[in-house]
Amino acid sequence: MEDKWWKDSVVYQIYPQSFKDSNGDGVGDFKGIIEKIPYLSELGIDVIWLNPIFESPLVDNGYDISDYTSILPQYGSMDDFKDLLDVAHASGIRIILDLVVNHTSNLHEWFLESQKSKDNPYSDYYIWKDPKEDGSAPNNWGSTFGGPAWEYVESRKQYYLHCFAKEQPDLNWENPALRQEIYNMIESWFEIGIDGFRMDVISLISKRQDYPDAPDDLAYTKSYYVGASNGPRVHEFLHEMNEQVLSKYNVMTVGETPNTNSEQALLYTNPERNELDMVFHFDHMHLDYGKYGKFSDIRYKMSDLRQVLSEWQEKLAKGWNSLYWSNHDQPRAVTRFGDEGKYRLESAKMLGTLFHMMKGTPYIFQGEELGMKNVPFESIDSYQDIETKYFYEEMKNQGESEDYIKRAIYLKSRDNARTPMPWNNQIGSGFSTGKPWIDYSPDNKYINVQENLSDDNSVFYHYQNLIKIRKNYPIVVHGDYKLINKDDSNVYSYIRELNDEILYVICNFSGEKINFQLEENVNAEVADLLLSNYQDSPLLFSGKLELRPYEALIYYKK
Ligand code: TEU
Repeated sequence: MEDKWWKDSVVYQIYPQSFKDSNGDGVGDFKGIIEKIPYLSELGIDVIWLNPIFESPLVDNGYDISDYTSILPQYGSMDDFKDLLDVAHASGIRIILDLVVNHTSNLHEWFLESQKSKDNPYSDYYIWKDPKEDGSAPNNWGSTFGGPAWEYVESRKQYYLHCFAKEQPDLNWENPALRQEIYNMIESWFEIGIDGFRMDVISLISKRQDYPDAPDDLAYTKSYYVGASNGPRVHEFLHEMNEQVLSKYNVMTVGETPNTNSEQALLYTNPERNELDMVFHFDHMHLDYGKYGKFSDIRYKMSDLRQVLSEWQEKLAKGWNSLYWSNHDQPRAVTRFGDEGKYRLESAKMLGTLFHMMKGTPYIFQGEELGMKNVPFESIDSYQDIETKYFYEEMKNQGESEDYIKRAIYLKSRDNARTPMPWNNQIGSGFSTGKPWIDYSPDNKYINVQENLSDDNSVFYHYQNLIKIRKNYPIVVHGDYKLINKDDSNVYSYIRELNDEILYVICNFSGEKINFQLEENVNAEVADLLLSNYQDSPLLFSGKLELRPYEALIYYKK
């Protein structure tokens, strides 16, 4: 049975350009990450996921790759990357990279050739379609970052598909030659010694070949889902990738699978199907969507969150879950799901407790372990993200008030997650001696690594303790999940069971004091306190608790 090391692992996501700059150019780099490996070792993580590090014109911050085999110079050289890999491995930390193979940059050599004619070796590496009789696009799909998902090229008198920016043409996975190029590239990175991949929008690689129009009432920006998500050959392609390359290495794969429900996720992650090890779903990321999708001021409901997370825990028992609150595409967890104000510390720790005691592989996004909140940029000019800029214009065009637009962007912009990592409260936050590629958060003066490490009750040490519990109590990795008190409107509580062991996880999602009583059908064994986000919680639990605002408790009984 091959070693499923990723089932015991905790992953830390590094957004390279914002993590640590070693040469003063204002952009994070590999040497900066090497400098911070001891910090990551102290946190206790096992795997680093690096967002894309390959050559790119950076239209979408590296998710538009122009050469899969070369490193983006701002991060350093291939030798610098290999040094990082060696240092990480020497510290017991594995590294997975970000595989973006649904699309490339329009400056990739394949696309530069493909757009020239219909009869060259690269012509069919991308998705080209003739215009309709009236010259319009082949169908009504909209792209994620606004506008149609088709761009016309005079040299071919055809349109090409781009589900994201027009600088990100979709690859044609129907073409076996293209697929082989991808598999060869994957193998070359495994030969360098990386430990796996996060696979960008991998649920989109197979398109319905009839390219059907989307219903007019679908959200225009992602109407391509009707013909491009969980397509007819997606599992065939991933099984082929597994057979041809993944299965030959002791690696980890996590697919980012937009528009995928828990039933479909099992098809990607059921180990008997030999496709992927786990997937990122979006069901808890859509609980606060509104008229402009993510850019809304709607607040999620804990009851909806509990229903979604429990469904995934129960349905993916045969597969494997990935557990995350945030990443480079999402706002900061404590703002979106906790209380960024009075109870920032308590709620940040509570959120960490809820996910880290669940079944699956937890992912910590850089700065989450510090209790970082959304960034209070004053001006729209501070935002760099292509998605934020599109929705700013779209909401203005739709006549939304400046207040609503500013609030929606504050709550949901991807740049909330992309401000430089705050290492200390000095000018430059210990991130760079140069002008950073994106403004610092003004909050860095009081939310930073230095203050976390100097406070025994910081979010950092709470996350460190959660990771220690995962390492020392097999029930966290292997125990069965069972939702309890499922009708409680404020408290999300569940148990994990393994043989005669039981773990109680009790999280108050409200800013109020709540009396909690274990429901009858759960055996109220006297259990010992393993961890709390308050300093004076009861050491024993026998079914009743008076919970303080955002109090999160872990009790264990063997
Ligand atoms: O994101 C996939 C995706 O679905 C995004 O549209 C996501 O839903 C959105 O950003 C949420 O606001 C992946 C990458 O994570 C993202 O950074 C890239 O921009 C995108 O693919 C294209 O590669």
